[in-house]
Order: sequence, then structure tokens, then C-alpha cells
Amino acid sequence: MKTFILSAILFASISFSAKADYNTAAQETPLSSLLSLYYNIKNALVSSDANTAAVQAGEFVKAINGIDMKALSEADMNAFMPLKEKLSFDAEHISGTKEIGHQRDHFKSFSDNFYKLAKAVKLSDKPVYQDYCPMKKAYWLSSESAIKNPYYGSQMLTCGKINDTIK
Ligand SMILES: [Cu+2]
Repeated sequence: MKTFILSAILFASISFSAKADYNTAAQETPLSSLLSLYYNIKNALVSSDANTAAVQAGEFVKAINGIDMKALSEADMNAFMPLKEKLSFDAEHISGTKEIGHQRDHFKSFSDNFYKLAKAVKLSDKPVYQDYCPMKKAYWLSSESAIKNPYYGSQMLTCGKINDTIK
């Protein structure tokens, strides 16, 4: 009887841990939500919509502060930790103004730091394009290969080129 109970417990714990591993593998990193919010901010700047850019940057600040460090793998946490404050800083400034020029200034360093995160952590199953605007001398990230420049909006919408593709 004792042996039966022990092996039942053993069997239950083995199948539980196998299930837990499966769930972890199937799950996206919590950092993926930041990429969607980054794209929302970028799209608002492409449309020269300062209000939406501010609202989405506010959502980004909430999301980044809500990231559960314990839910990250060690490698992801090591990549994320040194960038967290920098990303928050620029997102707070973008959310705190309705002046699109000021938002775009912060979006430049925001995009550089976000690129570092996207290089180190797999945030999406889809490619992440890093584009470059030679006029602004600034980079941004996009989910699509077509160039839609967030630094000038409709004035210079297709100015730029793909610099890197993260797959
Ligand atoms: Cu500022």
C-alpha cells in the first residue's frame, strides 16, 4: 500500500512538471506586450497623432512597471533590467506632452533602447524590422517591411530604409 501511494505521488508530480514545462514553452514572454505598445506609439507618430502617442506611451509605462520579473527567464531578465529605466524615462516623456516634436525626440532614444531589447529577447514570431531615417539620423522599429516614417509623418512618409531584420 505504501509503495502504491508513493508511486502514485511520484507519477502525479512527474506528469505535473511535464505539463508545467509544456506551458512555459508555449507561452510568450511578458515582454511581448511591450512590443505591441511600442508599435502603437510608432503608428501614432506616423499619423502625427500626438494625443494617441501620449495615451499609448502612458499604457507602455503601466505595462513596463507591471512586468513580473519572476515570470522572465534569467537571460531575458538580464537583457531587460539595464533597459527598463531608460525605456520608462522616454515613455514617460512621450506620455507627458502633446508636442509631437518633443515626442519624436524621445522616440529616437526610445527606439534605440527598444532595439537592444528586441535583439536580446525574442518578442515576436513575426519579423521585427529596424528602419533608418537618414534625414533625422534616427532608427525605429516596425512589424512591416514597408517604410512608414514616424519622425516626419505625411511630410516624408516613405523616407528611410530597412537597416536590420530581427527574425
Ligand atoms: Cu522630455
